[in-house]
Amino acid sequence: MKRSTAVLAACAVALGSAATMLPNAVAAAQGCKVDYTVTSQWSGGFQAGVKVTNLGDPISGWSLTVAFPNSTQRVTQGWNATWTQSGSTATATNVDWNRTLSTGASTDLGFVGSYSGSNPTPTSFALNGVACTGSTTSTSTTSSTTTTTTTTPPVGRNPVEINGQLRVCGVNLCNQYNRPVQLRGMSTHGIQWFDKCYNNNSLDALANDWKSDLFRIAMYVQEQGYETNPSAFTNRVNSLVDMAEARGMYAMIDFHILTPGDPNFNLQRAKTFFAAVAQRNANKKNVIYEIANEPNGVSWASIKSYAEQVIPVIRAADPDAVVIVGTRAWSSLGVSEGSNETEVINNPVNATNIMYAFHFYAASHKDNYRAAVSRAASRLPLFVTEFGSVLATGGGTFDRASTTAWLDLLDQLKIGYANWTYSDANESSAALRPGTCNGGDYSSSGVLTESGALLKSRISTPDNFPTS
Ligand code: IDC
Repeated sequence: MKRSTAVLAACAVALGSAATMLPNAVAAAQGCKVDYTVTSQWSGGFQAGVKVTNLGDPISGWSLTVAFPNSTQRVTQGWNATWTQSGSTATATNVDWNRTLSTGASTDLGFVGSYSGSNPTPTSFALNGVACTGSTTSTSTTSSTTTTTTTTPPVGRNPVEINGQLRVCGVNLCNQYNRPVQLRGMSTHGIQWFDKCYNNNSLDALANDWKSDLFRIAMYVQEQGYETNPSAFTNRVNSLVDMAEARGMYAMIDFHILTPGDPNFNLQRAKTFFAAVAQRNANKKNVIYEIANEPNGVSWASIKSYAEQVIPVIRAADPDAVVIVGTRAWSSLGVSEGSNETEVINNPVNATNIMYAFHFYAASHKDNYRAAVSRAASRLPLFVTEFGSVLATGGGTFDRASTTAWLDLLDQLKIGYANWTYSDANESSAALRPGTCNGGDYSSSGVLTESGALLKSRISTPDNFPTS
């Protein structure tokens, strides 16, 4: 996150309609700019980001044409717009949440393309038929003499101040400016076992040194968790929410069901717990609810039924918070039990402002899981609420190459993530060396495991949170 740097967006200056002009004398000022970035390229394929900025008058409803040098360049998958292609021209049409582009507003689109032979760089872009030359034109002979300067939006100092209340927009998580954001952070271990790891020093290190956007609070239900003392666990979760809030981090409240894998086993407990935490935290902007960590051995239909009973309990108390639903087979979108994302796409949870969880363990889950995420990302709002850099057991080989491939993919797709675990557990998934939580030092590099060092280096890079 850009915690202390006040990076101010350049003031956009656009032609506005002047009160002195004759009625109907001026047609809409039009103009656009496209920032095109190839984010990765491989033999026969590439991925590109297309940032479209409207330099003209506000528009509601738009399409962007992308002219390729020839028709061997194909958009095979796109996001944040509906993508089609005819001959050498691809067209991106707005989706609902980015239909309106005010003057100076931008929207980030992207696509995966294939090509054979020549360089795939597009030759031109046009927004609603007007070439994106980076300047403004008016179709009228009478031009306005009035300039309007848009005010610079306030830039906060931490993730919650900058982004405010989040909401789901299309397949993305959007901030208060309705722009997609990626949250990167860490998950606790089971708070029933590693409670001492979560204190002012460790949370300061996570916010200030790691520059973490997100703190996931893993509250196991079984295994000496919530079921043994509901009020104590509820209180502890609430205090951890406050500690995250005080440091400008989002807090993800994880109802950590695992064994048994049918979330309906804990349906009544979930209703009681979420009614309490949603009521208590309703006025906060930093809370995200994750209602079922890892359903397993249970059908998607059963998970959906659970979600459709728990979500209304949360909404009754906290109507605007984002809710994340676990998916079949340890939140693998079904893949680990031989299914795939289509079961969710074809039968989504009947609720709005929700996302679906995807989990992976990098040493166990590789290309076929990455392929599922790549396919699903343009159809479903996804959040990687838990992942490990190791085997699915939480231990074994630390897999730097697979973890890096995963994080590169999540960065490209702007999918948020939380790493298992910010703890000193004696297992290779833990970010802190055993014994760290017995002391007060969470900041020096000596406290980090191999996994912790990699994750800290990834999470602490500057965030790219749009502020207009
Ligand atoms: C693991 C912990 C381990 C603990 C075990 C059982 O790392 O110390 O003994 O749970 O509770 C998950 C789960 C997560 C697992 C983790 C690693 O969400 O609870 O934690 N994992 O096995 N899904 C896939 C892997």
